[in-house]
Amino acid sequence: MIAQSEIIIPEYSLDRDCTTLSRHVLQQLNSFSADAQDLSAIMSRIALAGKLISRRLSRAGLMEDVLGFTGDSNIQGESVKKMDIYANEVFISVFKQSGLICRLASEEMEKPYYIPENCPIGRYTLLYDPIDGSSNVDINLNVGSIFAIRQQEGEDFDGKATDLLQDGSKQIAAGYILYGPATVLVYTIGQGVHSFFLDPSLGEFILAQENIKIPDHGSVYSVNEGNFWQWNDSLRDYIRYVHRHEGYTGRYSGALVGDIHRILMQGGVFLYPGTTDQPEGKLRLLYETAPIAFIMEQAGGKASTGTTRILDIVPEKIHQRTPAILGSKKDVQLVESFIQDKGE
Ligand code: AHM
Ligand code: MG
Repeated sequence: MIAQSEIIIPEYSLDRDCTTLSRHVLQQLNSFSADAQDLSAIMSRIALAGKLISRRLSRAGLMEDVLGFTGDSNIQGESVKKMDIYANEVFISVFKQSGLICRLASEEMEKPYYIPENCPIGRYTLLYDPIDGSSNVDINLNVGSIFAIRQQEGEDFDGKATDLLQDGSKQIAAGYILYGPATVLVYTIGQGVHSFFLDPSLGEFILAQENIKIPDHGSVYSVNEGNFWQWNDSLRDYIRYVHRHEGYTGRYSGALVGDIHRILMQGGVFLYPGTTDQPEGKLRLLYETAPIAFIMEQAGGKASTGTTRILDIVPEKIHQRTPAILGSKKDVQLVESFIQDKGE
């Protein structure tokens, strides 16, 4: 018989293969307190939503009634896709009867959705974009989900959720799920940025990389140059600068999560500036740019409107938009220097 002390566990095996998301959250918090258990359980439910959405996306071309538009518009006046609605409801359903999340606020809902049975004990709010980059859905390209968790402050008797109108430092966790060739979940609880790959054979997100650090500079600039003539001069000057200098390359997929993931891993800058039609840009603060800003800063990068740190912005309304310049420190600073030189 082999004595236990003689069993040699290969180095690659357990930690690499078996660190699941919920275990990782508990390890990060180094505690089994009620708060730590709650956060770990919330992350597991978000992961479940990610698995359900990933499964549906992978079969979308084979099923009836999954792709295409519903014919309705959301609160921002954008045409809604069937996958937007499905994914929005998935996040709601995974939190029903969980006792964890009292309110969910998303891009697809004018007002937050309350789960009354959770509210007496569920002190948290989930802010999310269920399908980010939905124009990519029908052509089988990458899309994502973005999320942030905030603690509910006060009682919210009038159902207006005004406590959500606070800066990004109130996020206790944030992350995104990228539905690409593989499904990847990236999250932070303010102690670094970590990524997990979905292993379809296990149905689990397994730790891939801890403490991801974004390079200080990267070659990629990621922006919709179709808006060139709608930007102000400073942005146009920045783009002319990268066109005229060696070492830059453009990459833009039309889905923030995919473009941001590339930049997080390899460096560079993502821009969605204001335009003449939309001076605040397109992206929404509470469930798009603030969560990504939290990730970027935790990874050693920067997130700015061009003049203001995104995490410092206090929104006036839940669906507020903000210009976004996100990525490597030096690249974001370069864009800021163009904007600030012109005083714009
Ligand atoms: P959505 O959440 O409604 O899909 O909109 C957000 C998306 C981002 O993923 C992406 O960066 C941007 O809109 C693309 O917009 P545009 O087509 O104007 O470049
Ligand atoms: Mg979006």
